Amino acid sequence: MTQRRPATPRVRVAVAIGSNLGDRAAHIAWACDGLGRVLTDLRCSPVENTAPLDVPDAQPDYLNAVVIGRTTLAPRALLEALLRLEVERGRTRPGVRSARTLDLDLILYGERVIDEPGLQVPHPRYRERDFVLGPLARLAPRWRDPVRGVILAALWRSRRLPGRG
Ligand code: PH2
Ligand code: MG
Ligand code: MG
Repeated sequence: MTQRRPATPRVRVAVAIGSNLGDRAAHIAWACDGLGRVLTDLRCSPVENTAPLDVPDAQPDYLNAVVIGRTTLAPRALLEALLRLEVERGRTRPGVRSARTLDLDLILYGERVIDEPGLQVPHPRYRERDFVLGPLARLAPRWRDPVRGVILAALWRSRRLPGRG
């Protein structure tokens, strides 16, 4: 009888993509392609133009998108793979939240909560960023935020809307 090794479990992950320097559309398209080397079952949201949020200087608009997929990589190894893709696309870090060719942020890793130097999952600010939470909630409405304990569709519905105080 042939022995089968148990398959390494594939964890569902969400990655946010942003670009506001150079040929933004080309950077985003390249990133979706590059992420296909790291993740399986890749699904990508539509790309949207967004005004810069919480940045220290005048910056061009961003293009943003969100992808979900599955990986056998551990969280730290996945983070390193994302950082390598950023560097491959010419990312430099002249200052905190400076304009960038490509930003790849790990938003969710299954329903794991991780709080380590350089690696916080869920991403600590994704719930306030409509350009992340909106597309992600549409791609995976029933995924549960492990910190809030509610599904993404509910998080998206209950976000603070302008004029609601
Ligand atoms: N990323 C930031 C800071 N501000 N604003 C927009 N619109 N899109 C981003 O991706 C973004 C931002 C830090 O990573
Ligand atoms: Mg970011
Ligand atoms: Mg980043």
